[in-house]
Amino acid sequence: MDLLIRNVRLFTAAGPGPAAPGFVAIAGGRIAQLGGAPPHGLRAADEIDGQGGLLTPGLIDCHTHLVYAGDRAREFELRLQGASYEDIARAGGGIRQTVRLTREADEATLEAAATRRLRELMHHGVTTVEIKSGYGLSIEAELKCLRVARRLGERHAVNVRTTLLAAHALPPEFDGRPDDYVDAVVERILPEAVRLGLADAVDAFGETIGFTPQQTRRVFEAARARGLPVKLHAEQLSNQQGAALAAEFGALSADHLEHVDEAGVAAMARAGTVAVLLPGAYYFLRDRTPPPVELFRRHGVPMAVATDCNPGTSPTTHLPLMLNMACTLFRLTPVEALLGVTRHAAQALGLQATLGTIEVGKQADLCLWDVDDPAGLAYAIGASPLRRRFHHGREHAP
Ligand code: DI6
Ligand code: FE
Repeated sequence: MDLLIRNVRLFTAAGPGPAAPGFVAIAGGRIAQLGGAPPHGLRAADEIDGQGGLLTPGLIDCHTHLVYAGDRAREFELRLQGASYEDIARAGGGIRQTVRLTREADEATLEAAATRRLRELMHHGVTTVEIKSGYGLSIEAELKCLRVARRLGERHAVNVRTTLLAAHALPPEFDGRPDDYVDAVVERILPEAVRLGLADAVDAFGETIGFTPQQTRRVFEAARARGLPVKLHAEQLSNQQGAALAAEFGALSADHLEHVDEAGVAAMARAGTVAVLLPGAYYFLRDRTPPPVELFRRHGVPMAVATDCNPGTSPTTHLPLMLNMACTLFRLTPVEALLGVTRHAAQALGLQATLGTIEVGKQADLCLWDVDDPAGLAYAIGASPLRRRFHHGREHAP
């Protein structure tokens, strides 16, 4: 064995059980053995005494918009003075403001800004991150953002999955011609992203200030035609029946879901589509309609939790804080919240075969915490009790 981590409270995320005393042994970057107590004679090149700390799978942030230029602090002030998110978007601010800055920025500038955010995520225990495009909204700028996202995965001790979100907002050059822009997405941007191997999935913003169900359907059909899985920003501000549409295409996930109805939840359950809950955006937009967690439980829809890191509605890189918010604002249990950033987050990225739980054969991405159970992880507001972080079985300073 390369590494033996013993004397820990093990939360495998593989079953409903709580954390229990245990050990994990690693060989070749993978989990080789685990259990209550290391068998007599088990030897490893390196050994760590976990001193009773909680050992979990590495955290997975399955929904971020990490690559963008500038910030939207001024807009935040305007909203505190009473302007709504939709008003600002309709007035040409919002996402378009960030698009202007992101188009002007060169790749090095974008990568430097995204690297700062990525390091913060890793400091809080993240070992896998999903990164969406969506602030370019042209073939050149969308591919630029996806190239930056791919490079982050090559240059840092973290797994990166990229998602094409060209259907995020209507760019100004297509004002009044949304269907022409959707033509550009399905005929030029998506095919080129696939040809260059820059996208692992396709997403869209299904909303009154985003794209209609018909436009989203065209994007999903183009994705399916090229073998890419889909995800959807669904029912964030209103019920557009997006969850049902996502389920119809066997989507990996439908995200936000504050305004989803029971029919949408039932469709997700049948399709195995994960519900990705984004408490940071709910908090930052001062929303009042929490997603129907009880419906997800009743229909057996897996719930994931993510930062939605973006400049407009969730400017945060603090995934453990999202555990606290998911419990406090959405009434998840601490175990549900932790499963939401491990097992169910892996499922929302189609990575459940290799990541998200501590099981023999899985990639050895692990976090050792200065707490001894999931409640301790979701409890402290804004704390980051990460002690040690492992990626592919190798330790990397948090
Ligand atoms: N929903 C959101 O909350 C973000 N994108 C989306 O589709 C907001 C993005 C932004 O305001 O920059
Ligand atoms: Fe988002």
